[in-house]
Amino acid sequence: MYVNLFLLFLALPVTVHAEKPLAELFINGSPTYTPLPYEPVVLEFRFKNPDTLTPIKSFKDMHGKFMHAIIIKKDLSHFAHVHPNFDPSTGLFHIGLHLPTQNPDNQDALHAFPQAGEYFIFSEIQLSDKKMLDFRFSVTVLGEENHVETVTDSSTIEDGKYKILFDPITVEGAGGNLVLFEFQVFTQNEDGTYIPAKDLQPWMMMGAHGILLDTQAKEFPLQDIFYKHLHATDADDEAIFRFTYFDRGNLKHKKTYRFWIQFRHGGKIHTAPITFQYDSKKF
Ligand SMILES: [Cu+2]
Repeated sequence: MYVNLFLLFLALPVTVHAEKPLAELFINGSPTYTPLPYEPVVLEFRFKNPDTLTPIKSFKDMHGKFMHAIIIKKDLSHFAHVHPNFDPSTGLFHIGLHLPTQNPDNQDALHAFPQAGEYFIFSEIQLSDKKMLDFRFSVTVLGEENHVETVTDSSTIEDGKYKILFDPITVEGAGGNLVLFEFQVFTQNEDGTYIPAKDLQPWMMMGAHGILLDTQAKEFPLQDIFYKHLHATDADDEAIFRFTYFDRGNLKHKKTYRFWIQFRHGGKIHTAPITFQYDSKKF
């Protein structure tokens, strides 16, 4: 009996630490505020220890930021990637939306909620002793919604200034599939032809950033949505970025997904949304 009790006490703290923090989102100080499109607002995030309910004040830096927040309209027609500031004295992260900002990594904050409708916010943090965690929120933006029913694949962006070729490759493994997402970025010449982009620049220590989301995300409870933030190293001489993802059964054969690739060129961040059907047999 003595031994069993001892084991129980030994096991308890381990269970406690495995629990995910409680996450809260406030807009203009309220957990229920519903903004208007382009309304200047402040978003604040707080994470609490699930047992003591005290705010967590220590986070680990990921690619130079304490938080990456991805804001996606639920019809997948809008995407923003921003970096709230962390205040270690309170444990709060905050970011102003639709307000002038000098931060080159927060340019998407100028158009985070551009239309009425429902939005996802995926906020990513890393606790000092754990792997990266993401927390999901749902935000309603008031007004009459312009429904975008079909998700279109755009292989050119910014009025044809850039063209993106996309090729996913799957290699079957024992514990799952290794999926290689290849993107080639082209720039348009004056005569309208395209050449592989030159002078692509790293962004936040990586060649490119990518967000992968199930196109039917809004049909699922927030916690069950398939969402992944991937990174590519620098592009090769042909302007090809490669993202690898080891899939342990999350990606479903013949289901559609949307991949937003973000790369830096000419000192600006460019975002290209690509929709594709996953083929677990393609190699
Ligand atoms: Cu980020």
